[in-house]
Amino acid sequence: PSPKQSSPINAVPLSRLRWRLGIGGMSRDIAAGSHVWVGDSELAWIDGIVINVYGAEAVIQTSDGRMVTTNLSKIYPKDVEAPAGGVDDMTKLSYLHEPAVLYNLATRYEINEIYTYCGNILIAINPFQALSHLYDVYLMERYKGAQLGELSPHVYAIADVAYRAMIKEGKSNSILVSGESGAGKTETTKMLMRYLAFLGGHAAAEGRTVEQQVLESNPVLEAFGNAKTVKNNNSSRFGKFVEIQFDKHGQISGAAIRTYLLEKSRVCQISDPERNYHCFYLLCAAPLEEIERYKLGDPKSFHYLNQSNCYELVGISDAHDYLATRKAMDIVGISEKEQEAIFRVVAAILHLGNIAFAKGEEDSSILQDDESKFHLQMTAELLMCNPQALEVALCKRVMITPEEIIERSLDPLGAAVSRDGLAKTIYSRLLVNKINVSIGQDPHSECLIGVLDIYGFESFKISSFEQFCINFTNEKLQQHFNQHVFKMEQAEYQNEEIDWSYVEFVDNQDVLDLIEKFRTLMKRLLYLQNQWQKKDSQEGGDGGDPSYMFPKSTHETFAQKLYQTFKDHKRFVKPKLARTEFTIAHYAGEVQYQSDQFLDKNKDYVVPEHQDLLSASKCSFVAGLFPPLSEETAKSGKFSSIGSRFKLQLQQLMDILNSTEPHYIRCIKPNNELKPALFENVNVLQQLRSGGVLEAIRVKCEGYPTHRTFTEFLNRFAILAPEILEGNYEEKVACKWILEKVGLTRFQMAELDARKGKVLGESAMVVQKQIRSHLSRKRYVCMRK
Ligand code: AOV
Ligand code: MG
Repeated sequence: PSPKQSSPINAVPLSRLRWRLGIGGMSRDIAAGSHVWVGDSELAWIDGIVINVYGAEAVIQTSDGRMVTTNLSKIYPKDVEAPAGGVDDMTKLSYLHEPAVLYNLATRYEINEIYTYCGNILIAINPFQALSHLYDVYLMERYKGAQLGELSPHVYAIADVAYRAMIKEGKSNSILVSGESGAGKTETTKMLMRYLAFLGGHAAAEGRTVEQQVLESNPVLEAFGNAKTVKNNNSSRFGKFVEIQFDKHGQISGAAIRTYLLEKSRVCQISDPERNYHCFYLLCAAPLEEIERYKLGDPKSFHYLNQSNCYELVGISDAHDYLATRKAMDIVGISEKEQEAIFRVVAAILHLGNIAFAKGEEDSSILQDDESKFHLQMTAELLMCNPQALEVALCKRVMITPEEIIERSLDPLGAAVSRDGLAKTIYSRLLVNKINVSIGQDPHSECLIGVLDIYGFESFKISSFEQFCINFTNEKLQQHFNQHVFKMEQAEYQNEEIDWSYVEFVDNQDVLDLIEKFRTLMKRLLYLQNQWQKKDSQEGGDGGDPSYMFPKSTHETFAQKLYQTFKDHKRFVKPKLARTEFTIAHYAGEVQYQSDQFLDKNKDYVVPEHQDLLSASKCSFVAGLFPPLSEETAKSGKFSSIGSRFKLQLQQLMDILNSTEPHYIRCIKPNNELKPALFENVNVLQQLRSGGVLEAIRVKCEGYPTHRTFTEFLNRFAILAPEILEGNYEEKVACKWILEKVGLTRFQMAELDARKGKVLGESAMVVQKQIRSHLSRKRYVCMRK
């Protein structure tokens, strides 16, 4: 080419000198001698060399010495020139496909590089070991103001970008942390918060600063909202959105913490090897004086704790954590008096759980024994309410009919359900608002950075309503992520003036619709139950009480109704022989739910007797948890369902998120043993697939999967037309020339690599070196110009 030919290209602005190159049909270019990735049942992908190709089939010798024959469409080219330590951004991969992505992450994880970018998404793989060098204060200094990609990938870098964007554009930003249970969301969130506090903190602070309060809210929330589960020893059983507010100088001026749907059932029901909420064990390990005051002792003696055999956590001292939590509460601004009240209520719940009932006269129930009497006494004392009133509230229900007021007895089972209901209600109200009131919001705040840490996607042997809600949240967030990724990619293409119209977008709207219909169905049943019970009570039956459990037959009817309604939905499956189970194909995998307790767990209802009992408490803190209901809410309360309220909350969250500029961190759990240095390919791949990382990559691949600058292209392929180096051509022209010379109209990485492989002999390595030094010299000249 003559230098003249390059003149129109010279007009291209420098910012667009990044030339987007496309790969068409990677496997077409695979021939004998190609290095490839081939599917493997154990490792997901294994590398090998193609020995021979027959038609559509290839014979591959794998690196573990096996011969595998497979279809060409199922193998992917391997980049033999990939840097030894991997690349810090997936978009720098020569071949952007599943095995390359997986291999890159595994390579990096091995050398404790747990963070990798995929464009502007940060992938964080849980190290399951303290990597303190990664979070040094001096590192915070370094990330401050640095461009994304300038330094190694890091959570600090993401927080920094969000902060700069907020300052520059005066717009709120959010950082959304997602991943399955135990993947590291909460830990990541804490680091983000620490970094934001570092950026927006007050230099010479007197007394307590807002940022200290915000940071110390974490241990407090964790003590009351986290528990050991099968998946994570410190699993968040609630969602949280922390809004850190900034003033016009970029300094933290206030904060608000929104929490979402605490898993209430855990308070009275746990199974081995899980634990109840941390705070119960912390309190049982409190200094002696408190133990005596609250008449506590061995956690094994409490029904709410001894349903599981797990009491202690490896490497954790509950006694130490109790004191740490108290200290954190001090800093957050919860007064000594309130702290005392909070823990007194926690103790009361433990005693409440130990009240057992026996059959009394007819269908009534009585306290089982002296021990139960003692615990009733203790509960009443700690809640500062009347013990007789407590007993009545647990064992009896008042019914108001048009004619009279009747007191009806509950049988022992009903009384136990009533007791557990009371425990759940008190516990779930314990901490809400407390922290927010202490920290205080800034009404004049210019903008905020929101950090979202929710409970991760969950699938247990028996998944129930809690998992249903948790997974629903994750679906919602997934949709937000999909839309975001798609928009970002689209913007980049438009920026480079490249046609984008053919890229297809897969959404999970269908699951969300399914869940929505589901919720409506549950709500209708709740309403029907209420109607039915009203009628029943008017006819002198025992109805009229929405706290009552649905009869067994209703569960089966409910399940039948589900099977009927969703039988054609492609995300809904009725397992063979199932009576009440159903499966939903979530974006992150299939989950089998047990529908039995769905209807009961969906009820959001506080028994008026419980309400009255506690709002009359002599302890203002306890009474404050139960403000008197207005007549209207008291009435409508009967129909409200957890599902509906939760949906509303989520919608509000989505509205906030949509008004912010989002940034994403995808956490990955490398193994289920929670062990360091163990990277399970199949496991990670499943999360990459479901977490949308591979979907984001697919979107990239449908467009142009290989993003290379002209210089990089020349570095790699100038050897195919070495003469090009002699002229003084503009880089883009030189790239074109190479493609023309090898007879390609489009850039095909694998094809070019194959050609290069042929050209490269032993001596060619020398040429390669010459090319590199030549190019670097050339670049130097350019820069000087
Ligand atoms: P999660 O928030 O994603 O799960 P966590 O943030 O609680 O998961 O992480 C689980 C555990 O992994 C932590 O308790 C740490 O031991 C370890 N861990 C995570 N990230 C790091 C890190 N960067 N460095 C060192 N250890 C880490 V759940 O709340 O269950 O969805 O509902
Ligand atoms: Mg968590």
